[in-house]
Amino acid sequence: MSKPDVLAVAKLHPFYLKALQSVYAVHERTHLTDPAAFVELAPRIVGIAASGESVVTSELLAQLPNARVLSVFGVGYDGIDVSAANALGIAVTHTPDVLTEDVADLALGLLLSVARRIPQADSYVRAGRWPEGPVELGQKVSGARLGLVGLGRIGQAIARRASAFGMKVAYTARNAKPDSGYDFYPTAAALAAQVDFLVVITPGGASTQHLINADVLAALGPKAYLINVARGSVVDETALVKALQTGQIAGAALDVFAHEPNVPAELLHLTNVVLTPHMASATVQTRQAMADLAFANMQAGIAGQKLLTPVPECTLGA
Ligand code: NAP
Ligand code: 8YV
Repeated sequence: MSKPDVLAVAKLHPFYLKALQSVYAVHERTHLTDPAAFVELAPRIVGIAASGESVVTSELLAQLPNARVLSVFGVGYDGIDVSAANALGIAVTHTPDVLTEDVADLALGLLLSVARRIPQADSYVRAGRWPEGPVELGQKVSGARLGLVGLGRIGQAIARRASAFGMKVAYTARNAKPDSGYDFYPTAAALAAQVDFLVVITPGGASTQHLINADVLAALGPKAYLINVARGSVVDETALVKALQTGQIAGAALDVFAHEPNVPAELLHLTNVVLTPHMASATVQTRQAMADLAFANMQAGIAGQKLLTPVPECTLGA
């Protein structure tokens, strides 16, 4: 018997791809690479596999009349048209929780890196420059004030780590969380004005587009740092480059960018930034856990069984 057909709309992580291929015939981006073959294939597709960065439009979903599930390898799904999927009877799932601790680890790693200038110091030693004298002084992290833009699963995990560093934690979110014990600010600008480090960890998409704009960066000020591990779309990159170039903020550490994998050329030449290639959940253990969960969701969705982790807006799926 032939394997059921699944469409991969992104270049999938090998762990996820391998698991899918054990059960399904996986068609890798056929809608883009071979549109003629896709016309014949589309009615046979029962599942769609995506990454957290994938864009899946209502137009593409409408071409897949027998798709039952869209399983995202990632917690973010801002590029997926979930309401169109609901309307077409396609359940959308993602991989929350299994990556929370890794993303929080990287957020703290980036914060420490930019404040203590660890990458710059590494380059200094490698370049044989230590005999010239000591490196530029860094900024103290322990005891500093941390602002979190977003206090969900990952934001809370970052807050726990920051508390262990003796940092004073405050946050903004859609809703105040009085039980958290952290100070709530109603806007990102109000929060930015009160902190030494501002960490962005909201979903992407229209509702958070440029939440961190020129006004927020001005409020953050010349002694404070921005760390973004959310989505590039949440920060106005043009305003950020300007703020970094003019010393309006002290520095930035960025794991995500507006047009990945492209990074603004200006950032590459600045010495007060630390840049990583969207790798906050990229450990062997977490990638495997994400693959296992995304695969389990795919299997459940195709079999019409209860989904493990549907996205909150998904109205379908047992
Ligand atoms: P989550 O539990 O849903 O938390 C999201 C938080 O963002 C919540 O506190 C929410 O506020 C807040 N929020 C949402 N919209 C907002 C808005 N318009 N203004 C202010 N705050 C807003 O999600 P999570 O698991 O922590 O993940 C967060 C995001 O991290 C993901 O969606 C993804 O984009 C990103 N991420 C990035 C990487 C990476 O590799 N860099 C890895 C994983 C995740 P309320 O609590 O009030 O609802
Ligand atoms: C992944 C992410 O790197 O979970 C997310 O939302 O951004 C990251 O964990 C990505 O989804 C895998 O492509």
